[in-house]
Amino acid sequence: MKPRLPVLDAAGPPSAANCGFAGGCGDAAVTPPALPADVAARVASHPCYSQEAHHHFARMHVAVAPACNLQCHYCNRKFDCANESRPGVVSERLTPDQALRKIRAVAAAVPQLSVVGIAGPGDPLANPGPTFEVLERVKRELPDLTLCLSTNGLALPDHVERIVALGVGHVTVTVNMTDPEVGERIYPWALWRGRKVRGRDAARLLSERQLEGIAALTARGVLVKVNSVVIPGVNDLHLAEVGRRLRGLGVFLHNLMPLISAPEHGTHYGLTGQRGPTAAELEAVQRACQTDVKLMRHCRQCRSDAVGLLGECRSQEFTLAGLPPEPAQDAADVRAAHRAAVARRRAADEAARQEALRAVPAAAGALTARVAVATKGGGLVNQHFGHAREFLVYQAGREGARLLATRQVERYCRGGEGEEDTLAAVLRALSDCQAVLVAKVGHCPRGQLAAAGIEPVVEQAHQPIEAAVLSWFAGYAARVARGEVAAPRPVPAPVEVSPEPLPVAAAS
Ligand code: CLF
Ligand code: SF4
Repeated sequence: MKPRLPVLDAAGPPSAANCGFAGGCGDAAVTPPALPADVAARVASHPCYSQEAHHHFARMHVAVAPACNLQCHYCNRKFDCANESRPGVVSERLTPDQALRKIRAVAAAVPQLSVVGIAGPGDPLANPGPTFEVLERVKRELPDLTLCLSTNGLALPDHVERIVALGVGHVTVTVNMTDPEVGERIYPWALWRGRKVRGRDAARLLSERQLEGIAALTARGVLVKVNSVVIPGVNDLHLAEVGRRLRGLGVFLHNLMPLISAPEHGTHYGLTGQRGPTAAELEAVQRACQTDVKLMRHCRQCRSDAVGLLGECRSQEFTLAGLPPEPAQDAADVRAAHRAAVARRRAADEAARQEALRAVPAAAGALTARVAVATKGGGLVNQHFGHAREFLVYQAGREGARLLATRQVERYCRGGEGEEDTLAAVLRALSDCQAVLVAKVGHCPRGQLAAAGIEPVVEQAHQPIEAAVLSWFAGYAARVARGEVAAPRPVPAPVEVSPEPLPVAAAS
């Protein structure tokens, strides 16, 4: 009989700190069971599989897979694979030798590095030679790094044995539909055994191969994450059904990614005016899917040569031309020291979170608030408002603080030019939030935030994020109780705990 995996956040070693609500929930009555220790250990330092880990650990992609066996309507082959990447960016293509040089250089320079992934620029499994060569060499030369792979799934069943044999324990498959009628509006063709299959037949074939490959991987203990691109009017109403199918297959995590579509990307969708979802539409799809597989909410739709923490982009520091001529001295000991330091840090942050949660007054009742946070990593409120390129939006309540979304914005502080327009866009992006927690904020934006009903908060600067969110919420709840501020209009709360455990296969 297959071992069972509890449905909860993929968030690090079993402790109250990562019990499922974006790093902790705090209320014993709603605390879901901890992950099995072996699974927890496998996601503890993976920034995509663990929301909590993404504050502390970095991934890098090597763009060794240029070809693709599929056409998606949101993809332009001049750019990266848009299944796992933001359209409109081009990655530097690498040979396996170049990829290894780059990996050694990044591993020596970035102590947070924990994962090497292959995610494009085409489909990694349509380029099995370079893909598996790189994975094999990393496994041999840098064994402390976790191997990761992302694929459209068409060729997946053919490669399951090799993936498992190599010890690739994390695989992402992009599943946008299980209904070929929906699929034919996303995929015009697939390349199959040397011929082009078109329309509904292509979608049916793709779906069958994806589901077969996922089932084979989970049966072998691989942790499978599914990415689904949310395409309004095409698959948005169908994705809850997709989520139900994934649950039955033992999928670990479901990542609902907004379609990014613009005419300048040159994609079919971009050129025909197919838009992406609004933040509210994306949330609605997430709500429809939330009773199935645990949702990922911290994806940054990164490029296929991404380097760094998920919210930062350091790929320009590690271009081929800029790499050191000699292989860098490896720094496995420095990476190990970072992991140990993060473990200590997590324990301290969890203690702070628990204390902050105890301070939330019982009078808060069912009150919740949305709180935006500016961070540049380390799990702290440590970014200036004007320097932030993204905000993490948490929902706070008596049960704890949980991440709802990441909101990308343009940096407001640009030396004066265009700042008013940028600030207006930031205010729109945070319009559903009651507060924004920052390290610092200037006089002008402070006034405009307050005028927009968003409280700028600097008192929590350099505090651990969830403790900071809960500390602010405790004061806010007290003010609401005293009638000093009006309670926000309630928004539907995301429910992250599924009613039944999710089946998963034994670890390999
Ligand atoms: Fe890369 Fe993907 Fe592995 Fe992560 S990305 S192959 S699982 S190491 Fe992560 Fe980037 Fe989102 Fe992908 S943030 S696009 S989910
Ligand atoms: Fe583009 Fe990726 Fe789709 Fe291939 S699988 S067409 S590279 S988005």
